[in-house]
Amino acid sequence: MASGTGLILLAMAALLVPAILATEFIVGDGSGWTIGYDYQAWATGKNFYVGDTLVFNYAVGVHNVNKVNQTAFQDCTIPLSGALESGKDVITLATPGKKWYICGKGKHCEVGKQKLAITVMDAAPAPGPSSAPPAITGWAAAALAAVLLKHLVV
Ligand SMILES: [Cu+2]
Repeated sequence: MASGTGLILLAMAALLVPAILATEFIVGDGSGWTIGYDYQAWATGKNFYVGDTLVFNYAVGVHNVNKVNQTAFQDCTIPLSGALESGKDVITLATPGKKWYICGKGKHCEVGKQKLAITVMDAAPAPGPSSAPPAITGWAAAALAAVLLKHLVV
């Protein structure tokens, strides 16, 4: 019985975790936040929702992260203040819309193309032509939780 319950718990976790937790995106994956990486390609095909987070990993002092507007993104205009410099900057996507991030070191943005543009969508995906996998709905989660509870009690 114990192993059966364990299997159910595993299945529950696999089903529920993606529905409950926001997604954490490691910008550039294993390459991190650096020069000479195609961040547009990295962002393509990813769905960013309000509540998700971006993590920028880089060596402290070598790069930084600046949130900018579209014009500054295109022109690589570095803001005078407000740069994130921790080497592991976590940005929560708080509002929907387009977001732009650039590195403010040297010519990393202009020459190194160290710039990322994404579009953040509302937390609740609207029905449409999206190919995103279906989320576990509230009633389904409740039903699964009921099954879990029953097995824990037995
Ligand atoms: Cu840089």
